[in-house]
Amino acid sequence: MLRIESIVAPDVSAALAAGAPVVALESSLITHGFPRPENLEIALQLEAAVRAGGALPATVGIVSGKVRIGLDEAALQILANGAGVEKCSVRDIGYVCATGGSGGTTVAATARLAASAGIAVLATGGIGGVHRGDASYLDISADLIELGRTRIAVVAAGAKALLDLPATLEALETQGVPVIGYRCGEFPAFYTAESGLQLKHRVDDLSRLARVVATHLALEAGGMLVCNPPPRAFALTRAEVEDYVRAALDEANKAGVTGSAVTPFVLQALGRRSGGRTGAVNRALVIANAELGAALAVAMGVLQ
Ligand code: PSU
Ligand code: MN
Repeated sequence: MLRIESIVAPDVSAALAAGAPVVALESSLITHGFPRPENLEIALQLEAAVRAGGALPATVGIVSGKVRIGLDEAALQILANGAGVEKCSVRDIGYVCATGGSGGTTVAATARLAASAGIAVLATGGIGGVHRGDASYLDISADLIELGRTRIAVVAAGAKALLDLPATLEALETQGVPVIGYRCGEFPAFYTAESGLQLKHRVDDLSRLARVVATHLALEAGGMLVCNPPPRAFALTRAEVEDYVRAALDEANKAGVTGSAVTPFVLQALGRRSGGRTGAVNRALVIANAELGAALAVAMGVLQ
């Protein structure tokens, strides 16, 4: 049998062997989320935020046909600035590896690869979910499916604002994925702290969060979503975001953009329409999520 060659960085494998806290970071936000050159700056800031929180960052990506768990600066450079770097969800990993390509891994692909290396916490901006539209055209992110079957806690500011958020929450429930509000009672809507959607479970205390996460993961029943609302100083209002999202989705529709290209296209359109304000929230929230991911991994390490 062929095996997918996965290279775990020496510091990451040493930390995992020692039971030290490790936080996985996805790389599709570097390759397809943020524009150059800020994408590389953010990738480095996310790693620094995890380290400052007392954990080891393990950014996951595919570089020249190899899965890498823990990227050095040269590898981050390739993902951030290389030509032909793909957006890789789970379906793409085998193809990109076998053909020697490079790719930024989505939440789904990162979760799958990080969990197989033994990492329990993953930080990102917002997960993918059920897209808006009628039932005749279903676009449901593989992030939801992967969360349903992979043993990892994903820290995110909810799901991307362009989605059908009520349907996304329902799909998470169907998949058996707990959605925990950390210091929030509503499902955050990425650019805004509120969505009008009440969460069933809320936790305000970090050590309690760690216990809830560790207990669910011990079930071996799949993953979970820890919601961290976007930092207040940057969050936009719901009405404003809704206007931008509608216009950006309309633009994507008219341009014939479908499938995995929708998110990158819409994020860019939102940035243009908001005068860069959506980008500023996005930056602030991914860093806040990396910080919470580190705090959670550290707190899980001291549970008795
Ligand atoms: N949210 C963002 N920026 C992103 C993504 C989400 O604000 O770049 C990425 C994540 O990597 C997520 C992916 O896993 O989009 C989901 O894409 P899709 O809907 O095509 O499955
Ligand atoms: Mn999709």
